[in-house]
Amino acid sequence: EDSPYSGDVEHQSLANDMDTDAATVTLPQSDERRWSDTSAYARKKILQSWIQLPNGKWELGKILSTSGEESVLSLAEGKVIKVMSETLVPANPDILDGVDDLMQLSYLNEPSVLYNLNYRYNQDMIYTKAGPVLVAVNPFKEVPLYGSRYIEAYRKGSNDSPHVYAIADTAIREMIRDEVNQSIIISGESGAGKTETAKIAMQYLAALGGGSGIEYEILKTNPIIEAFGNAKTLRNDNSSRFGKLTEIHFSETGKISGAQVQTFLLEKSRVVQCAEGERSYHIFYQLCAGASPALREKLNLKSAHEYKYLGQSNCYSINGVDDAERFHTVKEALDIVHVSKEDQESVFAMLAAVLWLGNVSFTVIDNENHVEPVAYESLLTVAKLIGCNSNDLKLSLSKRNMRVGKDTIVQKLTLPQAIDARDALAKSIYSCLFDWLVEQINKSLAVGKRRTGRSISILDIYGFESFDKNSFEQFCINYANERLQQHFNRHLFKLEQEEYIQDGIDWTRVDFEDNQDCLSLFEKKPLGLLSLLDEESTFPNGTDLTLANKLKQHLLSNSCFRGDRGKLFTVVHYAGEVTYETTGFLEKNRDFLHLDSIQLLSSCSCHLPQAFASSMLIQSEKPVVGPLHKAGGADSQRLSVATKFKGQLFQLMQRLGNTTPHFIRCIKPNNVQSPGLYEQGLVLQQLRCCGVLEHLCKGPYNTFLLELVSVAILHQFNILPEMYQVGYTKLFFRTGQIGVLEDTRNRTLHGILRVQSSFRGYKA
Ligand code: AD9
Ligand code: MG
Repeated sequence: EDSPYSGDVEHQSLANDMDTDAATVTLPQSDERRWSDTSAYARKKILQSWIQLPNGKWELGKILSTSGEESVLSLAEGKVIKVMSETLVPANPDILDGVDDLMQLSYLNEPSVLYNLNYRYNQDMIYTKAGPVLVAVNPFKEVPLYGSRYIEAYRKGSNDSPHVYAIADTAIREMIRDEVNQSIIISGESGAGKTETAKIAMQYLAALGGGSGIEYEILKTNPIIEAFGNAKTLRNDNSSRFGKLTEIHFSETGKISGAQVQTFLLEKSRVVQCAEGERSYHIFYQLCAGASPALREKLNLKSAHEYKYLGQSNCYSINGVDDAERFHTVKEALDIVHVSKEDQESVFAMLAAVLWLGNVSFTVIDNENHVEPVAYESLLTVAKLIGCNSNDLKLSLSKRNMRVGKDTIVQKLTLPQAIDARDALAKSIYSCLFDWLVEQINKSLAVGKRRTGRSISILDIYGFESFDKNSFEQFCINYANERLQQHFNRHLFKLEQEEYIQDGIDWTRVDFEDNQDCLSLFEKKPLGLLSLLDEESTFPNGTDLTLANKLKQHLLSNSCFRGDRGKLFTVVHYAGEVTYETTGFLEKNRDFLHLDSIQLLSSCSCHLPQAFASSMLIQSEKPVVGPLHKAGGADSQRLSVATKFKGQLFQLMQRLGNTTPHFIRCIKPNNVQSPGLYEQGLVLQQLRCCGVLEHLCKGPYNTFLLELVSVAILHQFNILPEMYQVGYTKLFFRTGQIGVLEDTRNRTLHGILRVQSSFRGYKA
């Protein structure tokens, strides 16, 4: 530690009652240590310290003595160890245990932050502020923090501990005060608690803005949308497989006047395929378990085990969840958002049709391996449920009309092609059904005629995912999280900047960590992941392997990209590295639905399939953008899934950009969805990657109230001028300096106490 700032402070008698060694000021210089104060000076004066055990865990120790390079610490259970002093990380005094806001900690370092969150978590205080951000640690059990008593307390301002309610309350107040739309942006990895948090926020908004009755409808949209858009994954029993922005509108009087739900990219592949131990969408199991005998008969409904789409993952139930009961909740909720009984029945018929489609099997009809569906129960039931001629259905699953120039040629399908056509139909029916439901909900919640334009939006998207195998779905989900992360970074940076400017600080010195490199990897044209994916998707001869090769050929120079063997490539995301496998990328990105299938749906006698067909036609007629979309056949005349998603995300960011954001960071304390289990490493990794720690600890100057200190005092305590800047209202310190001051103050107080007690002793 050969800092140029080293100097002797021994002459500072105030700072010198604890040990007699000559203390040296050594300021932390290395970048990674910048925010944790490990200076010898601080180390020597503090009473307790963190020490990292070989297993990576941090343990608290009392510093018994420090001599030269080594320190002796006593740990819990009376263990005494000797360690290199430079490995010690200062711990906060006990009086700061469990502070509400991490910013109140004197020493902002990883173990201290971890400890503070854990301390609170153990007492069911799952919410903690980290400056402007609310951190929520998932309790995985019911905690007594919600309901009308709490809502009332936050409304009246009689409870000021960190809470989602407090965030929602601030949003309402700022909306009214500033006449600016607000947003509550919830992030965190899969299973961290975003969806629950979003519901808790809605609960508060509904309670405060209630009165018209519409708030009740808004709350009831949750069980519906979750039934159709959530599923059990290996990460979360109730994982959202879509993104959702709920915009709640308020009248001038602060009452809710309506709401609008926008959804993003539902994972449709799950309908036809899901991994071992996961489930398809909840609603399928709910329907199979909860339908009345009359409905079962009408839909020719079997139990979940009898459907191939549901059987392939070997998982039918979720611990502690009664699917039949949930089905009734969904039906009641559908009543409340004014979906008629007839429409509800049509919805269930579509679900049954999807399930039966999965059971349609094929038989070879010629010596060129062409196939056609077997006209068994499954095919006939599908035809009946969607209201089409069973022969038409059979044809659409065995032949494809191709337009070549002005001619149409008929191509017979092989088994893999026929299975693709069948699955594509099932996926389209389901995703159209999902969109249709959201549309019905929006009609029911439609903002009243008296528009005021003030709103609070709540964003809850699928969290960052990394599995053993990651496909196109994870690729899109993680890309979305990357976009959101940038929004978060930029906002916090802006806040900081504004504060510096207001205080006359030269903020150009603020450096700012961004994930722009990773976003560029995705978005750059023409050589970015999305462009290259689209390009390969339009090549008739493109395969998953040619895609992987192409990515490796063009992107290796990007530091966020790594090529692996075969179809594998790795992206260095803000939240960690994820290795993707390109298998299925092209097909999922193209998302073909053959015109034959659309025609089939439009010929149906039931109104839902007809509505689906028209919405698909509208979509396929949308203008194709981008220079790389000089598409081939008629089928490809539509936006690729990835490009459409990118557009949606840009729009979303634009919308959010016009709001005052409030951020909530959800943290998952363990990977087994268990209460009371707080895994340090897991929490730390999430805190690190989401930028909360960075923001807390890495800002070049921590703020400190000017009330008590003045530059003269700083001089007195040998704080070098390079270590702080004086603003109009605040002093801004380089990281670590506040801890040094705090210690000095403690020691000073200690000194005074000691003098007092010895004085008393003398008198006695
Ligand atoms: V994903 O990205 O959609 O896969 P989320 O949405 O972040 O994920 P979710 O809100 O679904 O996670 O939370 C997962 C589970 O944690 C819930 O099903 C609850 O069992 C549990 N949880 C989360 N927050 C709370 C809470 N405040 N109180 C009690 C909670 N349980
Ligand atoms: Mg969720």
